[in-house]
Amino acid sequence: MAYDYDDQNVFARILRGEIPNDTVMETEHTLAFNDITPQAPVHVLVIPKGAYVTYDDFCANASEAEIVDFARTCAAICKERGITADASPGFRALTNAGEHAVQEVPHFHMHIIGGRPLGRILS
Ligand code: DGP
Repeated sequence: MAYDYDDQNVFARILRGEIPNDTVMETEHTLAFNDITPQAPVHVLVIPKGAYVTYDDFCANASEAEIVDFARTCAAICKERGITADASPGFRALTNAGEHAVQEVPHFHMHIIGGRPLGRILS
């Protein structure tokens, strides 16, 4: 499957400043903001600024600088929100990719979720 990027998706519009967002953290390559429908006390979406559809698209096509920046931003958010697994009961980092995972927004994003017991994920 080709990674056809729809530049009208909602996160592309957020990156262009066309839609407001509640920014949590911003770096050279990455933006993080609160989810509009939070599922837990902490529910942050982390997105690369580049146009990548899914995690596999990102890993295959982003630069090492983008990938490292993205990974470190995810970890920095956990630390800032006090949900790291060393100093608290921990968190979940989750990405939905494609139809079977019911990916709603076709711009790669990581959900960082925590602040309550999250239960088992696999069903
Ligand atoms: P997913 O199913 O993994 O593609 O989840 C998409 C998430 O994006 C979902 O939790 C709701 C969130 N979302 C959708 N539209 C907006 C928006 O306009 N602003 C923000 N902050 N989040 C949004």
